[in-house]
Amino acid sequence: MEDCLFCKIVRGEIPATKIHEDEDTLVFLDIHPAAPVHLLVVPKQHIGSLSEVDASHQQLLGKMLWLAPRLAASQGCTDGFRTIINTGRVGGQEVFHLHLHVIGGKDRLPAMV
Ligand code: DGP
Repeated sequence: MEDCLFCKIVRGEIPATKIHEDEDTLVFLDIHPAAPVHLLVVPKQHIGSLSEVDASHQQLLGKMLWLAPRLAASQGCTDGFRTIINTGRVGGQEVFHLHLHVIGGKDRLPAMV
């Protein structure tokens, strides 16, 4: 997707602080961190949101979740962290390229709705 912000980061056209990269995913720091540790796990292929996944994406989705505790631990979050996928306008999604937030680094994150 030519105009997609996260596609541009994946292609290296916009800078980001990369934490991990493999053939399927790129992980980088959120530009507006909600906590001391705030990573975004992004599939390299463009998928607009979690509402757009199909059966062919099952392995990719599993990988994104599998990565989360490993990435969190690599950032010092050994005592817990939060994962969030905002989906669609109602879900608070602002960037319409699927991404998994991995948030932690505080003694205790605030409760959510
Ligand atoms: P969401 O609301 O789930 O779509 O979250 C989008 C996140 O993307 C938000 O926490 C801020 C982050 N973000 C937006 N623009 C950029 C950018 O240019 N670079 C980086 N690293 N993060 C961005």
